[in-house]
Amino acid sequence: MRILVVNGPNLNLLGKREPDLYGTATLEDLQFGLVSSFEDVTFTFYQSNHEGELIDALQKASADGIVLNGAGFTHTSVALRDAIASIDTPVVEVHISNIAAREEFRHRSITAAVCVGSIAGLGVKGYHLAVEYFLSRANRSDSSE
Ligand code: CA2
Repeated sequence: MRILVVNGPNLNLLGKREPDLYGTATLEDLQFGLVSSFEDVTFTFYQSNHEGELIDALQKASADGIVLNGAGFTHTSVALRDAIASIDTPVVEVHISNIAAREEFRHRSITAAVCVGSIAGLGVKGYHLAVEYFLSRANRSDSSE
């Protein structure tokens, strides 16, 4: 199974600022944790602070599933939503913090409706749960999930 993990703007600062909100694990820690936990998964990691580059990464993806933390673009980007909707690869949206419990402008995700599902508020564990979802989806023998 091939999984692309895409992280949006400012997530390169993970673990270096605002630990109360986003924890102490760096982006490299997060990536290492995934690789160590899922030996049968081939991961590709991508982070960008630029909307168009994130869209390019989604369009070029060669993966069975995409885990996407669009960060601030989650709440603003029609273009990112259109990109998710236009690709065949299923996307699970992940947020480290509980966006429903934060400022009003974070309550709405423009992108969530075109993803297969979303996970928020569970820290970096959310990325692991998204990968587990893709693994269970690949192994399921019926279409009841
Ligand atoms: O909770 C999440 O994962 C967010 O996607 C993070 C975004 C925020 O705009 C979303 O509303 C929720 C912000 C990412 C900024 O990441 C930083 C990490 C460490 C230090 C500073 C920023």
